[in-house]
Amino acid sequence: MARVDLSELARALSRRDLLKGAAGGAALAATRGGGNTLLTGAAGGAAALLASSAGEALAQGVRSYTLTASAVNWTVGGRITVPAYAYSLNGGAPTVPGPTIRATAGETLQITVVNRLAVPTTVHWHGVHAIPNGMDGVPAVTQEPIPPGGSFAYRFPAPPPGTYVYHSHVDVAVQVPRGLYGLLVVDDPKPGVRTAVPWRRDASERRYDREYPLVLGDIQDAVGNAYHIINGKTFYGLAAVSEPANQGRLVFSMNRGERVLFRAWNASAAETHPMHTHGMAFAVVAADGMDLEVPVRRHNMGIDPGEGYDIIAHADNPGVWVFHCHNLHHAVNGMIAVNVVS
Ligand SMILES: [Cu+2]
Repeated sequence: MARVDLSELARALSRRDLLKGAAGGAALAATRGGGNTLLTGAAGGAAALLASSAGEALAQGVRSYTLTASAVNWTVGGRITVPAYAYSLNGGAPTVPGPTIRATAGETLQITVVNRLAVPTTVHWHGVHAIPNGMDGVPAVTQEPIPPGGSFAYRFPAPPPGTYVYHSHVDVAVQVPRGLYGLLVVDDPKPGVRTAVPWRRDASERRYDREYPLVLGDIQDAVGNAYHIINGKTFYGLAAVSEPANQGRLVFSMNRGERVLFRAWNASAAETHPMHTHGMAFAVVAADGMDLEVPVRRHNMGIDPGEGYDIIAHADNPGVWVFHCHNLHHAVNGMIAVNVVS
């Protein structure tokens, strides 16, 4: 007889309720606002990860980027370095995850992907549906793979405001976990418009003061040891909290009273990450880039491979609070972040 895990069942049920709220999200997403984003407050790594629009070219509503894939050695934390694939944007440093690509609704995105890997690759725009078929990035279906040394120009209208993802679509079970993924964020051209929507009685639930990425994954070293990573970094002890490279990636600074948007996505090939906050709850305001009609309050929520959620935490209690995966094998393997409320 099959054993029924009640906690799994409860989680599945609550996720079903949560997704039910996503119906009609597409219409609402068109009015989704950017909130009062304090990007300047994001220190160190967060600035690099979030303010990646610097250097992009914007001409006549076309936002142009060059996204380059290459093989690197990536330091996940402490002295732990792994062979990785990484994206760089407009000639910047290659990172895992790739730098966040930003656009404003109404613009056209033109992203030239340059392949400096030794293997073919493509890029898929995860969650972007209103896209010409030939721009979807699926090898042998919509395009020839981009060969080593080659490039391909993707061009498509920016989707409605929200959180999307870009990732490799070649040899996915290898290329994605190894680092070829990143966030694609579309901002609302009219911040605050959401509060003008008369049926949106819960607009205060969706306001945020500051944002961080929360991109989850696992990556292996040369001998096959897996490291569970948040924004490309793994927790290796208390020293990780003060390491500059972890600020904004594994250590999230926030002022008391702030509402902090985390753009969460799971890049793992096969593992769910139930993320759990200490010292604060959060409201899930969007699933897979689409607004939920009714935000759902949680402090622990499973994120399946390929799933994304926008969650807004309320930093109302000063302290140093861990924010970790509640698959406890992952937590002890480094999947721990820290919310510092001061
Ligand atoms: Cu996990």
